[in-house]
Amino acid sequence: MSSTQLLPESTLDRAADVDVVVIGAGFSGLYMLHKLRELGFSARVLEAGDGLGGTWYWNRYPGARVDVQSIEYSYSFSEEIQEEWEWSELFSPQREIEAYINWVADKLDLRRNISLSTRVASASYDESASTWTVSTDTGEHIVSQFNIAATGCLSAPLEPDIPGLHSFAGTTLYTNRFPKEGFDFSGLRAGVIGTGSSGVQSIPVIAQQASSLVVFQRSAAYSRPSNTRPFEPGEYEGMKLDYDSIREAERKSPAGVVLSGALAVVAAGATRDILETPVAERMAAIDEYGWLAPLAWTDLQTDEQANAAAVEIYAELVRRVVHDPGVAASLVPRYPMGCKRMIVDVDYFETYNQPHVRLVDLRQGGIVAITPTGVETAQGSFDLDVLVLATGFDAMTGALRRIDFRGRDGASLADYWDEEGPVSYLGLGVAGFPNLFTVTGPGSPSVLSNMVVSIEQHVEWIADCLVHMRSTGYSSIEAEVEPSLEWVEHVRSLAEGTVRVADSCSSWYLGANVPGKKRIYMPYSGGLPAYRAKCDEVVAAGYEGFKLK
Ligand code: N01
Repeated sequence: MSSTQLLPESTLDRAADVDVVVIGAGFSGLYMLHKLRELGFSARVLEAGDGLGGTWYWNRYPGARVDVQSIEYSYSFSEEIQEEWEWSELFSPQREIEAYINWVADKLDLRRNISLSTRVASASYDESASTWTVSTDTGEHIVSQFNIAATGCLSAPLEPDIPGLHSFAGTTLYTNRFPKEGFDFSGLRAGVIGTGSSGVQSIPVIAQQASSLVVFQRSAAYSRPSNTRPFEPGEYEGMKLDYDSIREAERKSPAGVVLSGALAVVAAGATRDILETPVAERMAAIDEYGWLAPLAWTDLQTDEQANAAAVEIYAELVRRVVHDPGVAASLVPRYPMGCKRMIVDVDYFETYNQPHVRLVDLRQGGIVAITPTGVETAQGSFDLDVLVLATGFDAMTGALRRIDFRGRDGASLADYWDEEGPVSYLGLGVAGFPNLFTVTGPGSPSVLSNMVVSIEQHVEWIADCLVHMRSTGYSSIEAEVEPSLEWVEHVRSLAEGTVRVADSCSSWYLGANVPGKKRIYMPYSGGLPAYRAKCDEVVAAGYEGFKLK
């Protein structure tokens, strides 16, 4: 645990400055660094932000909190960390997760190998030396044998293509790079564009402060209350005593979640097809499952008619909270449930009962432009003092595409993926880019799972691979083309026939929120145990599908 227990740092390749460059200091980059140092590799982490935490550093908007219980959304690799850290409530707010990450970094003495405020601009592979040269916006060129992109799945912010965006004379804020010092909305006329997780989480908190709030909604969201609360006396201590079995169950569960999350609860309880259930009985599921009632059916994912029937239950739940029937109707999505991850919120629907909060349903007339005074829509103009953009990310591939990765013969990763889609072997490696690993890359369970569980599995797989290479004397490893294409096809086939890829679904999982991005379902939806088994099989078969030199 302490630095004195680390093995002496050794350089694999003497032509390199360090064995490994890790890009990003979020959950994955920090664990990767710890693991590498523990195994005696020299490593340097480069982080664009001026603090640690990745997603949990940038997304500090009001109301930001985790949607998997914190006791599960945390590192499991160290019993000491698990025992010592105290979460204050079920679903922790951003500031507590950021504090946790910083505490872990100090406890493991990680900071000495991390350069903050250092954005990687490009990285190119030298085949003759089997090394990468990483160039940063601070003018450094660092040579390493391995390059590990711990760049996150939701870390490339999208700016909406709205005319006049930069003409607004008031304050423009982005949820995904919210000011560190916070922002006081008191007495201000606020507007929010975007009702994904970030919008849904921030809207109730902004409404508490602002004198008025206008929400501009293009697509309604599926959301349900998180029911977060501080732990009861003794509750947390009891859970900690049970930590081993919780972690064991997490690893065996499809989404890496056992205590929380719609999937876990519903997977345990859903036994009926909604279309086989008499209409009169369907609503009765609300008494049993509450907000999970729309999800408590076995035929939701594969049958659009069943899905539509479940959306009726969802609409009833919204109507039970939102007083104005027109507003309640606007808050019901017109795409299938399960197309996007269900959001967990705190008082989201209740917020629309407040007289100073107005919902503008853009399906009845869209945004025409941002003007110096506010937002002009086909339904009228809205004067604002502050505009919050909660407009999302170029997910899964965006952060990787924005670094100019050049593999063998100078081939560009961005060009490759633009032409072929996000081809990756297991979400761990890309053909043509030897010695580059991606943590939770496209084609892995990542965003469909408890991210920390998936991150730990990838970090440990990569670390084992590097140890194997060191002990066997290999200097490069590269995903092969055919197995990569087969894996992409396998990932695609798993999602086929489900609402995740229905024509009516345009999620960021499909890249549908980014103009010009190839429509391909990016995450692996076969569940963590099957994915882990595949990764283990690949190793057992001598890194089958990878070329070792
Ligand atoms: O982004 P999003 P997000 N005009 O892409 C709208 C994770 N996360 O930051 O759907 C008007 O989901 C867009 O409308 P539409 C989580 O995995 C987790 O909220 O394209 N509107 C949509 O409403 C999540 O899925 C937590 O029609 C425009 C919104 O902006 C992922 O991050 C918290 C527009 C974007 O929603 C992304 O969430 C936060 C335009 N021109 C995030 N352009 C947790 O709970 C876009 N929109 C842990």
